[in-house]
Amino acid sequence: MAKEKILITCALPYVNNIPHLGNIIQVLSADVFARYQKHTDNEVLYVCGTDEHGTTTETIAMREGLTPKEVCDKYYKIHKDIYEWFNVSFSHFGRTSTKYHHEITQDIFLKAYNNGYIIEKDLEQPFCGKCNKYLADRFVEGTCPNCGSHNARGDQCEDCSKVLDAKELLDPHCTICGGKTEIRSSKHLFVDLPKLSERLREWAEDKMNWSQNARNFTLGWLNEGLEPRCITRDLEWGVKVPLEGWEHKVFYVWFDACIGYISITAEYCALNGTDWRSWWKDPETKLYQFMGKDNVPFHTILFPASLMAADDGYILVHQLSSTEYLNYEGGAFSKSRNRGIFGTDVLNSKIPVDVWRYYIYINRPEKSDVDFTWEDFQKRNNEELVGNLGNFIYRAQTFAKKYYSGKVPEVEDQDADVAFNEEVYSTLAEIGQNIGSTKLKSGLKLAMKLSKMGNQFFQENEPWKNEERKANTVKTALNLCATLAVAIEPFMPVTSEKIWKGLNLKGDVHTLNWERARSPAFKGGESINSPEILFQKLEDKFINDLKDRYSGKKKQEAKDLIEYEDFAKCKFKVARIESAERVEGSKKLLRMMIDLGSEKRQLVAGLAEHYEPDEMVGKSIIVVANLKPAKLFGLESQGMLLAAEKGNKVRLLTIDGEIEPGAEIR
Ligand code: B3M
Ligand code: ZN
Repeated sequence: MAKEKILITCALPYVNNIPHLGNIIQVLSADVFARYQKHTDNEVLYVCGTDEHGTTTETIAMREGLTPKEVCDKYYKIHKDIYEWFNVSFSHFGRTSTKYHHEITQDIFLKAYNNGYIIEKDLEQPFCGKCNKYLADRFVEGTCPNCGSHNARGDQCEDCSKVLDAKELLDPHCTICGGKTEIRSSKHLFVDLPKLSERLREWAEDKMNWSQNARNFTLGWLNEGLEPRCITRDLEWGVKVPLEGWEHKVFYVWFDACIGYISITAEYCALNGTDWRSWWKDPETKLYQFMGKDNVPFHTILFPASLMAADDGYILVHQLSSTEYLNYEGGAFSKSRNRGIFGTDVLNSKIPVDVWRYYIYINRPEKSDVDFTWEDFQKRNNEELVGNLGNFIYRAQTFAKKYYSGKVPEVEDQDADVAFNEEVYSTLAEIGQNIGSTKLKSGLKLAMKLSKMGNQFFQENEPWKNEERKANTVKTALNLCATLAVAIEPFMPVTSEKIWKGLNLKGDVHTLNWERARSPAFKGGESINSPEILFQKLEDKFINDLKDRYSGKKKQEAKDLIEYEDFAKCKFKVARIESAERVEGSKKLLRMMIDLGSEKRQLVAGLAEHYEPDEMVGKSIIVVANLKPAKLFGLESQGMLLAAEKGNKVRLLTIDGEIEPGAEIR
């Protein structure tokens, strides 16, 4: 088979946060694909790195009191450590702040500009006068025009989930300094997408191999008609626009981020003395890109459009594999609420990496959103990894040890299990085809089916009592163990190697040719090692503790605590009720006049169903005296009284003994 050049990328993670499981899916998806390619004759390059520019980096830098560069250095390392822990087989994990990145981004821009695909227009953005800064939508907070929540972000209201535009927020303010924000307009550069839309359509239309969601979204946008897309921002951190009069602007992060794939390849090639153009400018290279569905438009419209506009021989994406979302226990992941599992938590979980990898792949949200639940995690580990895979391998090795003193039995009838073996090897081929066409979940399911076939094979052949079949059964099973080591390698490389070494097999299981693995590893007579337990059961208590730890509840409780200064702002005072009457037309409200010592005030409260007006007169109660007046039923209430409430019972807080109205409560 001809050797192909396979270039693999996964969405470059934003540098400024700690990735959660949902983000890590992308890196791992591309990893299975890349690992599989290493079992073929293809030439493979898997590049990824941190996406370091953008408003968010600058904003976080201000918030953490660091420079943007320091923020990037700090988080780059966090990301790198996480992916290393996950055994991700990047050829290179770079970053977008390198000189290669700046040069290549500027070069692509200038070519597109000279080819007439860049236009100038006005853009409106939130601006904080105090910080003297344009803000990304999500760094503006205010009141949601939809539900009235005071915590709405400029991009979305977390309370009612409505997607917002920062322009729509009421009382918008800056989340960095708390100052008021305004909408300002300034001149920006745009890629002329309408001018490229026919070329884009021609190119995208026959991409039947893209994931369905990517195809649907892309054709949908093309049909709706494209608008020019802004590619500059008023920031300091980023790739400078290399045009006279535009030196104070940088490129919009999504314009340069995708070019990161090219520049990271360039850095890798420079380190290895090769030429990055042999990947990016060779029409024979097949580019495979992995990402979440929200990243699709940038990869099927903006990035290809930029490369088309540059007209400089760049290849475009061949296969695009995009996933739906992973949710956490029925909701979204949220770092601020400490809800969900983040890369750093996984590293501290004491759960082996391959269990995480397995769970992520077997639940990869390929067709619809998927929920991570601890219950499912535990179940899959205990039933599938321990009960199915681990069990089969352990039994096969145990039988060899027990009946054949740790050797692969020699058999008389070499062809006894031909039919079974054929099924095994054709399944292995099918697993390869699935991974090769980015159907990763199906590939893993088939691998688990192989292991299940092994367990059934034991049940049917009963080597513990069927003397006649014993030798063939154990030998065939051990050969299946070797096949399984190969089949699961892209998904669970650590386990694969453990199995391989446990079988005392030669060669590198990580690069073993998939085609050549379609024949028995053992002839008979070889020594293997003692069985080892591959997976451990996850007990209820352990899982419940983790579930509790990452539920966000603890953080919520801590968040509910207030500072003494907050408490001290409330002025509680003793007041004597001088008169009380029902509010006409309301079943619930009572109107009272109270004596606060230095002044008299009117209070309106929902007590009519709990007290007769006469009972109230003369009571010494406690009121919050410095609350802004509020109108109830058209009547002004100049303070709030305190009462206890449970179910439909309400009782007033009163003073025990004599004390003058106006006395402060501390
Ligand atoms: N950093 C968005 C994300 O992490 C963005 C991807 C860039 S891919 C070039 O979801
Ligand atoms: Zn500000």
